[in-house]
Amino acid sequence: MSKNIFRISPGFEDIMPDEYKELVESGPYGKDLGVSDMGTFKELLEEHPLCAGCGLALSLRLILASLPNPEDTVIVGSTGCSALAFPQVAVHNIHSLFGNQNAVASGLKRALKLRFPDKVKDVVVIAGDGATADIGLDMVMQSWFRSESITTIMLDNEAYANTGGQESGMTQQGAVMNMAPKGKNFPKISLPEIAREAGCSYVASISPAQPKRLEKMVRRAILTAREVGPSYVQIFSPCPTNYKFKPQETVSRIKQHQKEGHYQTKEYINTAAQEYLASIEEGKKNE
Ligand SMILES: Cc1ncc(C[n+]2csc(CCOP(=O)(O)OP(=O)(O)O)c2C)c(N)n1
Ligand code: SF4
Repeated sequence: MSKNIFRISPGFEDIMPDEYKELVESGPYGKDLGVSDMGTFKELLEEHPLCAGCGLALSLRLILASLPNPEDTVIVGSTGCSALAFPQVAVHNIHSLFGNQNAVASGLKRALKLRFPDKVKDVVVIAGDGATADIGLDMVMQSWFRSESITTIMLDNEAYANTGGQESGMTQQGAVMNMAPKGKNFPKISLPEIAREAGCSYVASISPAQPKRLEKMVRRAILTAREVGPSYVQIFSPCPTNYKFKPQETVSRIKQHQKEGHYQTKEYINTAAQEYLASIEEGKKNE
């Protein structure tokens, strides 16, 4: 795969912005760097306007460091807090209308397959829980039913955070929020189970408190979508602003939820994906 597009054209070295020069020289493109190398390379998201301690920001950094093929990846986002960070992400990305992300990603993936039949082009949806499990659920499910070759990643902060803290389908039962002062009446949606039933070949639920596992799951999901079928990863990314906890408590809050069983790490891989991933992971071990 050519990395030429990330070289600076001869003669332009002096006038390119410093950030761009640094990305070309020290970015992760084509170097097979991952989460355990963070701190040694220029990351694909370094500055962003999200709140201090935002779980989404942490998850996004880790997802971007986990992409198997960042130079040939397109991320499709949706309206919500994460959309505020995408203008500062150094990977091709598209902002779609709230809830439309999986429809846009499906069309894009099909177009890329036609336009670049000999190249691997990964299309990865990254959107909030409102966009994925509520308003966009129809299009999310239809993309899974049709077996579109895309990965869907939900940044699950258990709220509509960007519009001031309404409950979402992913909010835990009983949770009190700015705009749900009496507490939520209904249980959290089991989207990993729905994803499996709807035809996803790979499904995982994880948090940024387990960065190495998150990396493995994101990579597996993207590799599965390339060759086997659609994949889904749900990442618990709490929101200190709407849930009113201190920014420095994000990771301890995640661990507490996991300990109490409110959020479980899960992985489901169908037989075809298991065989495919085993062949790749075995090959890597023998390198
Ligand atoms: C078509 C449309 N409907 C509603 C909105 C209003 N809106 C903007 S962000 C948002 C909430 C997003 O929630 P979620 O997907 O959970 O992401 P978060 O902000 O929590 O990260 C809503 C309802 C919109 N921008 N466009
Ligand atoms: S409101 Fe919550 S989810 Fe949105 S940027 Fe702030 S901390 Fe993150």
